[in-house]
Amino acid sequence: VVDVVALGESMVTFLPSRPGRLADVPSFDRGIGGAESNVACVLAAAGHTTRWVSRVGADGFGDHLVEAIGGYGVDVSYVRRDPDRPTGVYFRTAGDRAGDAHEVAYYRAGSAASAMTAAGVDLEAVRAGRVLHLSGITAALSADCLDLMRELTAPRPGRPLVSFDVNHRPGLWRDGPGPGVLLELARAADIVFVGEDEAESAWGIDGDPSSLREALPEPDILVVKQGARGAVAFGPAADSPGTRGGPTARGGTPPTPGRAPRPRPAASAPALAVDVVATTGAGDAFAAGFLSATLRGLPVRERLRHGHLTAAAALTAPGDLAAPPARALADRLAALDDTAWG
Ligand code: KDG
Repeated sequence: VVDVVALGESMVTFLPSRPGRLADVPSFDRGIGGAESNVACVLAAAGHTTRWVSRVGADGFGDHLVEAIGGYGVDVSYVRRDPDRPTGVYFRTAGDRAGDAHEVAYYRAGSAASAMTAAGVDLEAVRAGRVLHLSGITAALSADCLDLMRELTAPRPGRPLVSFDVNHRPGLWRDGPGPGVLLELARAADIVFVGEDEAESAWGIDGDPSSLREALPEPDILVVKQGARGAVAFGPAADSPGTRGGPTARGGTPPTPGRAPRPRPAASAPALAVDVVATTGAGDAFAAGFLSATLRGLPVRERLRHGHLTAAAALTAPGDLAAPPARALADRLAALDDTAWG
């Protein structure tokens, strides 16, 4: 059994040779991007068996993606080639430091991946992992891709654990149903990653993680990312007495009549303070670190810490993808006591 199958669009990425507005950058270096394949590549580099399922053009950029992602050890044998549609590409600026304007220019409308359909992908291969990792980006690509996401998140016997990173990309939601559908998909998943900022931008839910958990009680694990501050995770009913079991289930104070108890996180972990080179791909690295630790059965707090350690590696590298820290080292750091983690 494959540990993790990831499905989604990948693109050739053009990384600017220097900071500045897109209009001023004279040259770009080729890289690879794609939120879901980034997760697969980082997990493969961390020693997991992974598969990436997608569709790319029958063109040189498609060749490059398949070769580069395959080069990480990811199984790419279920990536279909489309003779009629191109591989998507995108350009971005280097101004990723907090406060800098960040421009992204996608050339992906009508791409091969946007033509993915539930009938056109090998669903058995997609469902063959212990975890199926998806993201909200796919839902924005086309009506067919949204249907595919609904099919993959629908309850069914033997479904793999569905991991869903909300990944709200405002530039992709100019037409279509809007990012509200991401809430429906998140509700159907088992593990959800969402940033406080994107909960606000996609759903208008602002506030603290507990409010977000109140709005999204269904997933077994809800990870709320708070940017440079850190992340908190809400666990299933047993880990989160405030959510379903109620404090009395553990002998705590009974709730005030008429007021539902607030959901309490199962764990929280501050992020590492690093010198950020580029934020792109950090969320994917975080998800990969968290999923790797989940697959290994580590406690929720350590899963968050593995997320931060892997994200720190991505934040300090210029491309969308960076090698994760070595497992033995990451395990030692994740197991340190609270004083070491601030
Ligand atoms: O999470 C990083 C991705 O945003 C990047 O690699 C490109 O997949 C991408 C997208 O759709 O923005």
